Amino acid sequence: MTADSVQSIIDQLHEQAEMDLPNEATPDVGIVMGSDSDLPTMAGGKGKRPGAYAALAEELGFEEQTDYTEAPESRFTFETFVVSAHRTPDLMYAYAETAEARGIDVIIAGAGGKSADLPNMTASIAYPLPVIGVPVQEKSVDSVIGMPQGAPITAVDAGKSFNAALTAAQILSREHTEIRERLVDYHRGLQEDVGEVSRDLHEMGTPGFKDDYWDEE
Ligand code: RP5
Repeated sequence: MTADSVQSIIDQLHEQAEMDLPNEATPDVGIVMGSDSDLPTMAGGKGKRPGAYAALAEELGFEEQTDYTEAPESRFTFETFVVSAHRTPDLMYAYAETAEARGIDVIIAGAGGKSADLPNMTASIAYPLPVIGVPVQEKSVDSVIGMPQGAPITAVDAGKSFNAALTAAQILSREHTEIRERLVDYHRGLQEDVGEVSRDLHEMGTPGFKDDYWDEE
């Protein structure tokens, strides 16, 4: 038995898969997570480090697509759903099964707990679409990365959904030079930060650096 709210999403996914919209009008990245309690890890905020949302929306210029039939202005987009492997397996199946036809090029799937099955099952069903798994907790790592030979998943360390988004962008960048440029710019920014902090530490000396950079000891 499938709850109405879940069935309506399943039906919508299948309808969208039939629409055959051009690739530039559909989300490029699909983000799914086992629960909305995973959102701070998957998106950032609520005391968590920046997540996949921050990487895509703030660093790489992607926009979140909230209406499948109305693409945002940005050429590169992502969508976000809660899909529980154990509570809504039919939704998990429908999302993974329709992803390619809906124009998704790469999926980021995050789940927590000891049986974090959403990433690996999504990878199996969506194959050959690449899936990047995010273990939401340390105890989820084994169940996310432990796929048998012939059933691939790419995965990041616990909680590192930011890196999952960078990896998704790397995959897309093989086809889109614009994303490649954005990735290179992002990395250049990281390098600049190291260079600046290194020069300041060297020139200010350790006590001066601590005075300037550290709020309080
Ligand atoms: C939470 O429940 C985890 O963070 C997980 O992502 C979520 C969904 O688990 P299932 O409903 O698939 O068991 O513990």
